[in-house]
Amino acid sequence: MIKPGQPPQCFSRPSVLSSLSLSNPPPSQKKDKKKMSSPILSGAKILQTLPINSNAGGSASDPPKPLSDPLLLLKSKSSLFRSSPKLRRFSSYSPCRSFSSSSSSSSAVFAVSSDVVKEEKKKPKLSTSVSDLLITKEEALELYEDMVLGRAFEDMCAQMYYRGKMFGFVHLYNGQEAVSTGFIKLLKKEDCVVSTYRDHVHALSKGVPARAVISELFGKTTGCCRGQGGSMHMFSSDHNLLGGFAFIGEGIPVATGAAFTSKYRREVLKKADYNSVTLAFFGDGTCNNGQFFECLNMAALWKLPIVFVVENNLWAIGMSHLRATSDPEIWKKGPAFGMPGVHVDGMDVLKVREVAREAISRARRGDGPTLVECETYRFRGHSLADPDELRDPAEKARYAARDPITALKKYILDKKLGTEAELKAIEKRIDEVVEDAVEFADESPLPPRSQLLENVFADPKGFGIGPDGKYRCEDPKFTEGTAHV
Ligand SMILES: Cc1ncc(C[n+]2csc(CCOP(=O)(O)OP(=O)(O)O)c2C)c(N)n1
Ligand SMILES: [Mg+2]
Repeated sequence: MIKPGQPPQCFSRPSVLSSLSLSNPPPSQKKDKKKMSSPILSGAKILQTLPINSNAGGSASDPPKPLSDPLLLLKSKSSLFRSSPKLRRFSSYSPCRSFSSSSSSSSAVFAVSSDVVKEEKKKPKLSTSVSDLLITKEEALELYEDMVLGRAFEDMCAQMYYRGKMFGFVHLYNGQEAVSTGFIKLLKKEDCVVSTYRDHVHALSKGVPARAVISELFGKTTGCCRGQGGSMHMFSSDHNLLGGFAFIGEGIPVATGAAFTSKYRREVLKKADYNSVTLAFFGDGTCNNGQFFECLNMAALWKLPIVFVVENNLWAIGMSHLRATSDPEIWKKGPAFGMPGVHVDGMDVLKVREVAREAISRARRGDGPTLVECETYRFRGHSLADPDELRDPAEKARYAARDPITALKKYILDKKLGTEAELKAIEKRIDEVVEDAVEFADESPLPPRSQLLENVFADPKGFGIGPDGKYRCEDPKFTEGTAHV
């Protein structure tokens, strides 16, 4: 029986990816099972059986409607449609705002191999010496800033969507920030990120400016894809963000290809200093898709420098992960292909970061891929068209109490890595960044009609050989849409 404040029972998990630093798969699952007592995902308790055919999310036949934002309605009905885009402080999705005692459940998670984390668990000390800390002050504040940016940005997106400033489906990332921040903030510029339709925050963490992301959402020429991509197709070659993908699983082969490129450059083209790593982000529902398995196979076979990051938020639109998957422990699929599989508390940015550090280093030193399952939760509906009526309010409240931003804030204050005033200053700065981005996007021009034919993959008049004897698509102006074909 789960008591309030007590974490739900978890399905079994590995003790750690003890073996992350090894090139072999982790210890046998049989052995792991004995140690697996810790909490997080519950079986039947969390994910209750839903009526067949339940589907709360958006689909092509269910176009988005300009609903009001349920989160904002909860907080402040009157200010919902204010004309100013002023940002409300980021929502912590609050049936339970505080980082309740259930947050201490994270100390029972044994999903990382780092000594620092083990050290952290041992000692209930009053004073904090530097060696106890998982991170430096600068790092802690950087993580906080990135997570606050992700939350504030998404909350602003919701406001703008309900005001009709953006179109189509928009999928927000609230609640999952620890995954994006925990992984992407460890990357170098040349490393690649491949995302899904829930991609705004991955783009921000990778350094794409908020102005460019929100302009893309508004369909403006100043967007990172000049307004031609929209919410689900963020892309920036400057930042090696290789796309959001609307078809689930579609990004995984692209990420595998990017990792292959890195290895090919180093080993075949002999560019010894070329060691970029690719992160592929995708959801639990996507792990039942064939491309996932094909790419795990290729990545393990060729020891590609890639990390497969599963953001297991327990739901695929309105389908519970436990109802849809024969073995819900996704991490186990790594060892089946000969790579480590790790399960980590995806609501704890420090734990995510430790796992990420190991997996990224492993990829960079040429030891091959890792599959990381981050157990997380989305605080909003599947998309902004989803009234989110299917998930059990008790389940939502349980995860709301483990808000990753509130948790990091508490850690920073407890460990004296920063003061309330410093954190407030960060929040204020982020509010300004987001408000500035909205104003910038609002004032930016819409693309001209002529841009409709630019940068589309196929030549609208057909491929073929032009009068100069060359393939038309080889015309340097072809991708600018100005080629005469
Ligand atoms: C190939 C394909 N099939 C079906 C869909 C419809 N669809 C959109 S989102 C989604 C669920 C994905 O769930 P998950 O991978 O867990 O990601 P989450 O939305 O939870 O982040 C599905 C089936 C799609 N986009 N692409
Ligand atoms: Mg999911």
